[in-house]
Amino acid sequence: MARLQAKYPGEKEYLQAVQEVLESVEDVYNQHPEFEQAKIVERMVEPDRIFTFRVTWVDDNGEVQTNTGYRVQFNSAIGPYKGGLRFHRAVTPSMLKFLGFEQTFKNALTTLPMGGAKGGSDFDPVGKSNDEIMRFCQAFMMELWQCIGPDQDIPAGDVGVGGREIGYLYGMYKKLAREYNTGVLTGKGSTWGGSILRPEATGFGALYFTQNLLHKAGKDIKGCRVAVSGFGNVAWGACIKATELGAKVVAISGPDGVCEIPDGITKEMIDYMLVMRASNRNRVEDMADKFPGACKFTAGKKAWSVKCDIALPCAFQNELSEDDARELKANGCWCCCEVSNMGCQPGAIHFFQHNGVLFAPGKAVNAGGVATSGLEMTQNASHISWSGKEVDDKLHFIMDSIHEQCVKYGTQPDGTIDYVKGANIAGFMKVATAMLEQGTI
Ligand code: 2IT
Repeated sequence: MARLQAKYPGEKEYLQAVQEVLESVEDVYNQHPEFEQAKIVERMVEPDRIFTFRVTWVDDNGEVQTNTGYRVQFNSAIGPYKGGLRFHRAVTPSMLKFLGFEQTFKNALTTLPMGGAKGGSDFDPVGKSNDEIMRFCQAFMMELWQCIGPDQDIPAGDVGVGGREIGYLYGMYKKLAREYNTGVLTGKGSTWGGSILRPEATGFGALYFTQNLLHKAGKDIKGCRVAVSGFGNVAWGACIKATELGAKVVAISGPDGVCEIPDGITKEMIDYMLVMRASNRNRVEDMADKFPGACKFTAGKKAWSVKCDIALPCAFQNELSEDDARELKANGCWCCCEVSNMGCQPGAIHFFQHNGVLFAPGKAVNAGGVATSGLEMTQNASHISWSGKEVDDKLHFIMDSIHEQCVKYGTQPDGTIDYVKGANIAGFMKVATAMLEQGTI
């Protein structure tokens, strides 16, 4: 860690993600001198390669705009590079390195053969028109296409990149590469190679995992009040499945504040989340404007200020601080399943784990998204499409398996389960073993 800090000063998110994994695997690592000898950790924390490129496009006023695009190909020990693209004004190499690093272990947990990657741009979709989004995606792909391929590196969506963006990206890829293999991107439209249930998969998988965790603890989700942060694709899928399982989603949030929904989110509200996402306004207050009786908006507050049993961070890294964790606990919350990547700050995780709040980390909880991307790749490669039930059954099976791996590697001497350790050690062992077997490369 000291060497990494000196080499990459200021890469806050990246160093935070590495620190968490290294702390978790320390004991196991020390029991394997062959890992040490092959310098597995030193190799594993460095991305295989990072592509950086300029993206120039023209906005609706005819003005030329320039952004920076990236693809971080982190690790290919267990399969081709796989991971999403994030379009957000705060994107930096540090952010994409942390995401690519996390993705490597997450993908290892899915049981599918996928390496880890992440990419994106500091392009800010907020306030952009549909035409601007299309022109940006096309300009971005003019560079990215040379870095990716259905057997090399398969991007998908992340924050700021959904089905619409994947459509524009694929259209340009096809034109440039003259290659009509839809397997180069996942999260595609359902009429052109997209998997049924991929849009829902991150949220659905997160709730399957949460159910497993609750059952293991002798609890049931039925009747629980759930606070969700965000209102994007992940939050949307989580709201659908939580409601279907008999829980009550009492809050969603945005950068502008929180919408409290005392009687629980309705189908109409869940559908409206899609409209809000497509508007690029990035405002959750729009929900309260649309459903004034049922939703109460409070500016500047987070979802964690609302009384709940279960907290589901579904928005952005470090969105839940130690103070938020204390407030949740004081208000009766007893479980937090992290759905966003590294959604909880280290102090929050520490507080949960030492104060009897069940906690599971994003790389286990949210892995259903990329797992279903893997299922989309399988369907594309075999030129078939599965029914919703087939995909859902497979997703459910994968989430059960991820939970089992966490239990296997995370059960402590006192019988409690440390899901952070469990997920990190399970992912690490798989990647480390593969690297070892493939020699010094
Ligand atoms: O963080 C994630 O796992 C994703 N954004 C999904 C990646 C993917 O390739 O489906």
